[in-house]
Amino acid sequence: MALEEIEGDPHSTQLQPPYLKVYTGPTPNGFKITTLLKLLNVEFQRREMDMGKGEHKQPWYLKIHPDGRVPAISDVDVDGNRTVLFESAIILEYLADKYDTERKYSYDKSSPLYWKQMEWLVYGSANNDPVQGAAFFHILVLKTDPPGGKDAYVQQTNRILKVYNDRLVENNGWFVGDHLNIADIGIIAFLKVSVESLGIKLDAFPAVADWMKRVTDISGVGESISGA
Ligand SMILES: N[C@@H](CCC(=O)N[C@@H](CS)C(=O)NCC(=O)O)C(=O)O
Repeated sequence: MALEEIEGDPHSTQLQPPYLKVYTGPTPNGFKITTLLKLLNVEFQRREMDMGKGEHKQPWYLKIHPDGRVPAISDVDVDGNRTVLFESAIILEYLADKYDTERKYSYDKSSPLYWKQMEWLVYGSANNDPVQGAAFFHILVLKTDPPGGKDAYVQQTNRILKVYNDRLVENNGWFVGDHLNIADIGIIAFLKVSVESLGIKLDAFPAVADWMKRVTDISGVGESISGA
């Protein structure tokens, strides 16, 4: 059975289930998803949204993501049943649950670390990412100061970096457990950008600096988390 992908998408194609499609763009939230899929060697179709032309605000895409943002996924099983999801944190958890069968980069519900993994993943997504997203967009894309001024963003970032640094010291250099997992992948995408856009120095946060180097040195992570 071949399925016509989402109705109205001008680049829709007939695809043979099962398949996984990732709607994304050149942004850290999208890089989180593609990084995990590459680490897991999961085949996926990349639907690059032309955000400059507002493709992510078109009616057909709003049926996938009602707020017109990236990333989102459409995961179709062998029988043609489709799961459509948006929000990078929940997409990471869904993909880990379905495709990380050996639990190399995630903890499952039978582990006491499962909820800690979700806690740090969501903390980054809810607290750090909106600050860095605004800073990134204004400073690096529009080349202007963010609303309220850059200092407010630096202050908030330093507050979050202290939380991160304390956690990494407390947990021997990892947010959760003792190796790379979806919490790290979720957190690092925007943190890397903030260091660039806000000119944050990590000298006062040595555990974060050390973690960032260790994670980006892992084969396939450094390049992918920056969009390569
Ligand atoms: N909390 C969402 C944030 C998604 C988001 O803000 N995506 C940005 C790119 S990083 C976007 O699509 N911005 C375009 C817009 O808001 O018009 C997630 O984690 O997926």
